[in-house]
Amino acid sequence: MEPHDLLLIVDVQNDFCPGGNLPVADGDQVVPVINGLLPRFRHVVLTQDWHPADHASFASRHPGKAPYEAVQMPYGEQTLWPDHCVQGSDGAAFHPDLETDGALAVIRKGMNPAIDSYSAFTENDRSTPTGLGGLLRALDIRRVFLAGLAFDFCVGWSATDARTHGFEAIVLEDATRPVDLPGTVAAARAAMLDAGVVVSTSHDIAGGGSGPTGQPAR
Ligand code: VGL
Ligand code: ZN
Repeated sequence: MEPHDLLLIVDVQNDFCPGGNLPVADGDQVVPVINGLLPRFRHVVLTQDWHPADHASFASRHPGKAPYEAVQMPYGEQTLWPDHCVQGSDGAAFHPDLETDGALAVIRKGMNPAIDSYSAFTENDRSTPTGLGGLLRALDIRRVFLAGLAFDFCVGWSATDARTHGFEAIVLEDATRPVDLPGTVAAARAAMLDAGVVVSTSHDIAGGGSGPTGQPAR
């Protein structure tokens, strides 16, 4: 229960699980792994992809475009997605088996109809903050452990942004699954390495002994 550690559980929502609108293969299998991590953390924050029904990341808003194609947005390239995680829908709800009661906050993201937000810290325009950085600084968090969906999008972008905000970042890869479009897993891994993110597993941090970065646990 290191006081400066936080578990960031990214987008464990029905639409990213098998049967959802933007399914990630075996996405639901992160749930028991994440539930098993919870006793180790005093500080837990959830993110929830939470789009208006007319969100600009939906291929349905782009005539002639199909899901998983890319378009240019004012802020740069944007992958288009099936309609997913629409505010208030069943698809936007957390997986029913995820234990959410102990989380201190839920950060909702992707609410601006014109801007996507993969990262839990900063929207895809790379300038609009979600507020998570300030919350974590106020709590004196130093290490952010990441789990959830998807490794190559929202988990990866959140991890590199955690570094930008001055936190250590440790992705627990067995507690994640990727969307896995062509090249996206390798690109996410490279970006994380470049940013100083540690890619580890839940087994490496079990028991709360020495930390995954080799530093003694605080
Ligand atoms: C995500 C694509 C679109 C994610 C969210 O949670 O990784 N991916 N919206
Ligand atoms: Zn989304």
